[in-house]
Amino acid sequence: MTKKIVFLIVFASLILAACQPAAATQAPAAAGGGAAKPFGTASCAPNCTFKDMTMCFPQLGAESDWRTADTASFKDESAKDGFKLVFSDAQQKQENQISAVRACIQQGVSVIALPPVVEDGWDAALTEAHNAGIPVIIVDRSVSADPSMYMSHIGSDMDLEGQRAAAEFNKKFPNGAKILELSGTTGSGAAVGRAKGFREKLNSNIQIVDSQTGNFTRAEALPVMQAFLQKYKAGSDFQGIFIHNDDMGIGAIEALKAAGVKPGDLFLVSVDGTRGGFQAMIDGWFQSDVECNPLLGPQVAEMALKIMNGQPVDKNVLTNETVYYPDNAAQLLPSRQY
Ligand code: GYE
Repeated sequence: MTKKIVFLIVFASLILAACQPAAATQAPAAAGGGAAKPFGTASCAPNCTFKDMTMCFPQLGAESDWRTADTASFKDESAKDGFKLVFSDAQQKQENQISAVRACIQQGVSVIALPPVVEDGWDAALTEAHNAGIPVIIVDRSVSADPSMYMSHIGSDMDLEGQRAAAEFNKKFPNGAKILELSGTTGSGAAVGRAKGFREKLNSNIQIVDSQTGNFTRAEALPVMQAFLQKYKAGSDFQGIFIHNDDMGIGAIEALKAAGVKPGDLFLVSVDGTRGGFQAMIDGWFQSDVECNPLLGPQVAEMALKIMNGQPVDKNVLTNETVYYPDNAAQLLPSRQY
């Protein structure tokens, strides 16, 4: 299909969507309104229980320990509450996720919990869900689509995570430094937000010499780090690395070890706070780990049930998070859930 045709289809769908009589947006209707039920209200409302729910969860992939924990959180919650979960793994490909969303629409699920692999390109799928009367909760990463096209977003404040990482570099290098960045999947809300927040907060005497993506995986981060080490001398050309997730950090450590770099020679700050990240702190490689919590299943399930029952929900629900340090990493590791 040519771009023009795709555009026309999207445009036509948007116009159709705008012409829907009740609840033209995926927003809860104002309280005290007339007979119109809020968008997404199920026929079992106001007495829907989890037994009435089929949740579509088109997971974006299995690229990291964070993702594995996130998937487990949804599966565990479905088993615990007794709702049906329609799970799929898009292997980090947006077209697979879009197909999975369409299959769920066909199936007539009660709700779609969508963790978008990238921010852009969701308008058509969101419009189709809307036209089918299916509420969408955006989970974890963000979308660039207009907020009226989905019910809510539940996830981390990626900007804040980037800012927190920058604060660590500012503290460590008051007189400036040169650093590298190993960034997450290009165009993903997580990578875009972390990069943005990081740059907003980083002191101007700290220079980001180079930034490359490792696609949030160990396997892809390893050669990227090797290439960095060919190009820049550790210690003199750069003194630190901001790494967008623990898995890439672990891949990078392999390359650093092979090049003879020792723990503590460089200042490494990562994101997630997985067990692997905690181990890297204990081993002296990471100097801090910015928390990003993957255990979103319970919150999303609770919100989905509210939507089915016609209750109002918040448009953006951010996870409360912190920063972890090596000093108590060994003590905390046994209690880490992911
Ligand atoms: O940091 C990373 C995963 O979207 C917040 O995706 C998530 C990120 C997480 O692959 O490990």
